[in-house]
Amino acid sequence: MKTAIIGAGAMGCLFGAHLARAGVDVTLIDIDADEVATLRARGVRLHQDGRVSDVAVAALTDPAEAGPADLVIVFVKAHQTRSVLPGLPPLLGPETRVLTLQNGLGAADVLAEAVPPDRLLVGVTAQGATQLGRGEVRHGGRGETLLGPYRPGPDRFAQRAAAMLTGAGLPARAVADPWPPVWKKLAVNCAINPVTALTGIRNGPVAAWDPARELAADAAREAAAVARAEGVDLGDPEDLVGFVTAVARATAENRSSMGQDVDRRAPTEIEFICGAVVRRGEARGVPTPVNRTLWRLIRTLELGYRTAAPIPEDAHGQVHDS
Ligand code: KPL
Repeated sequence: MKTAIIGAGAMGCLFGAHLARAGVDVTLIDIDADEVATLRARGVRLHQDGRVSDVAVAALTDPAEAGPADLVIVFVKAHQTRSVLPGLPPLLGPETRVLTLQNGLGAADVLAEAVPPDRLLVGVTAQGATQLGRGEVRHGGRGETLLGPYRPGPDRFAQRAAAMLTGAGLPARAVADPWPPVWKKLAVNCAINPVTALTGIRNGPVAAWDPARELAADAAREAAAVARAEGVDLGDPEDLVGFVTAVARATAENRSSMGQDVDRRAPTEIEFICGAVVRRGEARGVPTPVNRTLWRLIRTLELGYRTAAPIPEDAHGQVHDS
């Protein structure tokens, strides 16, 4: 299955290295020319199980040079999704499927503007990776990848894609309806990510420290209520809270992806995480005060580090987004 991966960040490199090592015809595509040059010269430097190996991969900046693929996996940050749309047409043949494994909720809807919905796959992955440098990643937590069609129903291509990932050492399963797992992951991300990003802690204390655990639990309960209002049943909210705590414990040493973004003073995925919960909640009349507060705090943090000039004394906190 000829595969193109858009976005050679931590997850793109992790998946690209596994697929290449398994003999899949895979190309990593990234707009960062230095990243691509490093990948072409050395491959992905993968830290895994206490070993470091360099895995040769094809890498390009220009999607047109890759030509049509059978499967395109989108791994850019959720807020960068719109920027990949112009590069998609040369990758799309008549049967090509596009799979988003991005965090949050909303990236698939952006892709659906350029990809026919019946050729769009949506999924979540519990694989973890940390970017250590250009083209260099550490494989963190392992876990299953679930994928299914944007418009729920049985999908044989999703089964083939899941088999390919599993064969490459990335256990995956096709599901008829990907939206419950997407909401479940969203609940985890809206609970753990902003709490860790705002406080500088790793994931572990979200499970271990009462105030962090209670804040995360409240955010997850709100996500469950919004999901239910949208017709997605995530089961007993207290079981979901237990799941969030278990994920924080299982990834105790990780700094969440949003925490890593904030540490690098890079834009975060907050609009697609707490922002998505707030907007969907508003549309369904479900109050989401905790997500709204976390959303506002992260946006304030981003504005703070994106605003290079010192704040004038008479600004009264009115810093405008640029
Ligand atoms: O998905 C994650 C993220 O950081 O984005 C978790 C599960 C919280 C692991 O860090």
